[in-house]
Amino acid sequence: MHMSLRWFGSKHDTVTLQQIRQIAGVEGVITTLYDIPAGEVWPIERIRELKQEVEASDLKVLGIESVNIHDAIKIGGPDREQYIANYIKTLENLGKEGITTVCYNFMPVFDWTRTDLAKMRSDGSTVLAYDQKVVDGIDPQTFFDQTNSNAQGFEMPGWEPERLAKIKELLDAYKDVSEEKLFDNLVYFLKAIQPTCETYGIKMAIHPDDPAWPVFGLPRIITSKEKILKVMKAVDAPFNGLTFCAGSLGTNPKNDLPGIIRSLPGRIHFAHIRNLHHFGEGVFEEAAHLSSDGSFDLYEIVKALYDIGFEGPARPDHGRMIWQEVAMPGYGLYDRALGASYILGLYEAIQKSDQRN
Ligand SMILES: [Mn+2]
Repeated sequence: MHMSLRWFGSKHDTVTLQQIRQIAGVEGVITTLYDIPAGEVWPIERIRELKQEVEASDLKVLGIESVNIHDAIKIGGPDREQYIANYIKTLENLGKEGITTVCYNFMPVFDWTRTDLAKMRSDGSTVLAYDQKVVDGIDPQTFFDQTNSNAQGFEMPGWEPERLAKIKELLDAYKDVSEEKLFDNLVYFLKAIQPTCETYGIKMAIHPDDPAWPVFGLPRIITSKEKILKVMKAVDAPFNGLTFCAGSLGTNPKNDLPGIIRSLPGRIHFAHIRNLHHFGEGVFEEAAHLSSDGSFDLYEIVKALYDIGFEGPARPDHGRMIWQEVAMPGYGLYDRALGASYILGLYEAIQKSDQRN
C-alpha cells in the first residue's frame, strides 16, 4: 500500500504540496487536471508539467482521480466514438508519462451526492452528511443549486457548473438509459480502451456509486459485491479494476466491506479509506477515520487489503473540517493528515504481527 493524498492542483486546492510532503508516510498525490472538461484530450505537456510540479516537492503522482467520462459514453449515443477516441488519447498521454492508475466513475449526471456539506457535530467539527428524505423532497435542479451555493465558493469534483447548468437536458438524455443499458455502455467503453490500457500497463479503477443506490431515478450499477463482480467478469482482465471506496460502498450497511475486498484479489487498484456513522435507513454522516468514531471496523478493512496483497495507492478520504480550517468540503488538510497517520498505524501493526507469526 502506498499512502497518498488527493490534491486538486495548485490553482484549485487550499492544501499545498509542501504541506502534504510533511505528513509522514505520504509518498505522493492522487491528482487531476481539474480545469479540463470531461471529454477533452489531456495534452501531454500539461501532464508533464503536473508531474514535474509534484516531483519538485519530492512527491510522486501515484494516480489520477479522475479522468471523467463524458455523458455521451454513459448514454451510449452516436457521438460516443469521438469521446472514446479522446479518452484513449488521454490514456496514451498518461501512459507515456508513466502514470498508470486511473480512477473514474460511471454515475449518470450526479457524481457523489450529499445533502449537507457542513453538518455540525457535538465537538464543533463539521462533516458531509446525507438524508434520503431530503433528496426525495427536492428536484434535481434545486438540489444542484443548493449544493453549489453551500460549497463556500469551491468548485467541487463532479459538480462542474458548465455541465450541470443543463441538468434538464442531461436528465432527458438519460431517460431511456436503464440499469442494463448503462452496464452495456460501460462494457463497451472498457473493451474499447482495453488495448491501450494493456499497451501502457494502465490500471482502470472504477469508483463505486455514492450513495450506493439510485438517486433522482437515475440508475446506479457499482453498488454491491455482486454488481462489481459482474463488471469484473464482463471484461475479465487485470486492467479492469476497482477503486475500493469504503465510504461509498459503506453507505449501504448491507455491504460487507472486508468481504468485498477479499472477493477481488488483483482487481483493486486504488483504495479510499474512511468511516461513516449510520443513523438508520438512508441517513448517515461522515466521521473521523477511527473505528471508534463511526460504523465501520477500519482494522478489518485494512487487514483485508493487506491479506489480498494490495499494493496500489491508498488515501484517506473525506475528512471532517476541524481547527477552523477553510477548504473544499471533505478535502481539508488536518483531518485527512490524521486519517493517513491512523491508517498507516493500522497497516504497520498488521504487517508486523503477520511477519512475527
Ligand atoms: Mn471515494
